[in-house]
Amino acid sequence: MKKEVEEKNIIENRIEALRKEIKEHKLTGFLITCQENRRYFSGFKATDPMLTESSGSLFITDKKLYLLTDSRYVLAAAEEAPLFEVIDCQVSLGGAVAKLAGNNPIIGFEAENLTVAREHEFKRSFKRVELVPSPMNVSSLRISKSPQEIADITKALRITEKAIGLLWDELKVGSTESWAAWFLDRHFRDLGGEGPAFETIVAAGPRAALPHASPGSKKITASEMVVIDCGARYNGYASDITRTMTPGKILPWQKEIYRIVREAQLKALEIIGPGVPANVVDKVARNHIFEAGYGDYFGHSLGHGVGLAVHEAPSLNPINKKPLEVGSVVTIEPGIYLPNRGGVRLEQLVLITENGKKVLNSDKHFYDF
Ligand SMILES: [Mn+2]
Repeated sequence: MKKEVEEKNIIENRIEALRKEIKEHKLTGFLITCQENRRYFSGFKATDPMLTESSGSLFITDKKLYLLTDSRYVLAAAEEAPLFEVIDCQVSLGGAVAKLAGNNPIIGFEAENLTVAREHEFKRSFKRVELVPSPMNVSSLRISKSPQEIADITKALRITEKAIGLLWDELKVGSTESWAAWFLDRHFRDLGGEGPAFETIVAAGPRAALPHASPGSKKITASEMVVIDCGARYNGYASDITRTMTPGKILPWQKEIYRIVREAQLKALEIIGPGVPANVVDKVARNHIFEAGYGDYFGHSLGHGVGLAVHEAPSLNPINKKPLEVGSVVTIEPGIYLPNRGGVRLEQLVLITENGKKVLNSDKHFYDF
């Protein structure tokens, strides 16, 4: 089968699943404003790798498919989303949808992605309209990945691993955090990626105790560990890796927290699989860190789904009891952060399979203590 035909079929199947939900919830149509969902259900790309620009919305009814964008994207949208009727919508999205939706429509929308101002604009644009916030969880349709999606995530991961490998060899005492971040970002592009999927984190020494520090002008010293959290994007799909490295000599206290974090990760990787509740995986890693005496220093979730979004469902946290689904790609990223001293985080990407799991990472950038 030709690639375009395959892609068309994939999109058609996704729309079919969405239309089933539209029917079930008795909606006239569903409005998609989330960028990842827009791409998922239409194929329309038009955004930068960090997804900072919103350049269009979808309005899907049981008979029609509309893509509303502005003149900058009309041609690209028509090419990338051939199943959709592209509408050049200059000013008011509400006004444009009002023309398409008929009288007294019931319109579902993504509550997480529509501002209150937009909602008001919608209400003003219709004589009568019923707006239903998130009648169904559209994003959850993205949880289980297709083979093509898994291939794209894996390719993004390989690019990231290669860039990290180059940095592993190049990082020196005296290198700055921002140099290391730029080194990675540059290689993401050189190696065939679209760029970083999110702002690259490089945090050295005491700054590594801040789980999401932005890289700055700080120079890395010989006794500091550096937390590096980054991911290239490829064909729209994100990757996400964290490694902790040092250009110098690792001190005993650093070894200790590194070893505990790695053990926690391996324990979680051992039990993860289809049907295992997300919170159980989180608990295994969290308990290990707790029992080692560092329970107060691991505050964030153990992991999250990765796909078109860097962070998406399912979340691996202490409260999500949902069983993991086959085809999910999730991170396992325990950490220990000691205020004013330093921190360690290690992150692997895992695919949930019929029989268990497959760690997607292939790099060896771990210390073996
Ligand atoms: Mn992550």
